[in-house]
Amino acid sequence: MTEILNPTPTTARQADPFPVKGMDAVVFAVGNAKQAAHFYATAFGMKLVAYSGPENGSRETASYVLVSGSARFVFTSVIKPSGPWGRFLADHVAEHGDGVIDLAVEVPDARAAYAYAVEHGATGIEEPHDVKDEHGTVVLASIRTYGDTRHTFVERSGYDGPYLPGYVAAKPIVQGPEKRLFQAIDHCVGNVELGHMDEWVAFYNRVMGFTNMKEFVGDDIATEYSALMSKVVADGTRKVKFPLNEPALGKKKSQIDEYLEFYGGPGVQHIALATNDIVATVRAMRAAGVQFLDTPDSYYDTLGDWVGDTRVPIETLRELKILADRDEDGYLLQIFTKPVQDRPTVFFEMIERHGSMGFGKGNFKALFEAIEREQEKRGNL
Ligand code: TYF
Ligand code: FE
Repeated sequence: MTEILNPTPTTARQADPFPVKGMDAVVFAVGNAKQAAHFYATAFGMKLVAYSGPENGSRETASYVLVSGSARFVFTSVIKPSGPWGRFLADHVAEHGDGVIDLAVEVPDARAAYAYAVEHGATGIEEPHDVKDEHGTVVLASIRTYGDTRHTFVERSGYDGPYLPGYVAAKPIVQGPEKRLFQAIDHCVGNVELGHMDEWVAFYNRVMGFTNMKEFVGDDIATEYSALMSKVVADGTRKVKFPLNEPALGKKKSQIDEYLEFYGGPGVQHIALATNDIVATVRAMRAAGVQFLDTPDSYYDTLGDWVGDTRVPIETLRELKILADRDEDGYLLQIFTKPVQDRPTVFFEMIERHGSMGFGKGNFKALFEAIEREQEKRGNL
């Protein structure tokens, strides 16, 4: 289903206006980074690799860096605000609860990325600057995106340390799973306010040279059952994919409105994590206490009629409540967690792709009904 609209994806022959290497990290500001790190280690099978805190000279904040394959998450808490960064973190957690402050993108040239973005209308937050320690030099620069979220451009070719200068290597919190539960960040979704999705799509088109992918949720689907509209932008290589949602006016309160109300504005809604064994991943995460959205049996009663053969038998999908979708390029298996904090805001998706480059359009009805059942339980429908 998903191919690239216009312009076509960048090939080696064409010059990419905004070359990126991939996602660098998803950075979260949380109330208690020490406990968040523990949760992502024990429930998501991630490995603690780096730390920055009072023991190594960071008096204001504590940060834990966890990885699973190429996916990297950073959890930061303020210990005692004493400057603008500490106050930013404290305010962010007070306003938004635990949430994503930075979708950091690795680029070959952070100065060039920042210059391109600002020339095309981005608001700069941090001008390009070198940070260095005994492991080498990283160039960082940041721009604003929706809400209080930013994109940091990270140029790390001159550095061989555990994360960024100032961080020290850390030992794993627990012995990890035999096999990692996911190996990459597949996409990062933003929720924006009603009527603003197209502006943010245009922002990524202009500022980062990202192009639109074919899959979107338009008016037709929105009014019928989704209560949201959605479009997807991606870099020229399709390694970095950013879907953008806005609420749609419907009979019921949109799940996007619920997010915006409880997050206190636009922000990152979900992070999709790529796995090559979703069955083992979901079993391990369920055993560790991660809660997933429920899917009614009726979904599985008809799934076989249209999805065709998948690697996983339908009865196993039914047991674990995994969703499946197929398009002309192949199929995908996916599942969504419930929100991972008390506010009904940020959640995760686990996705196993077999050819399909889509986002599970065939599941939107079942998925959005499952989300609405949760909204109803919370009294927000
Ligand atoms: O990223 C996506 O587009 C899919 C579908 O609230 C989706 O994962 C869209 C909105 C939403 C949950 C999932
Ligand atoms: Fe998704």
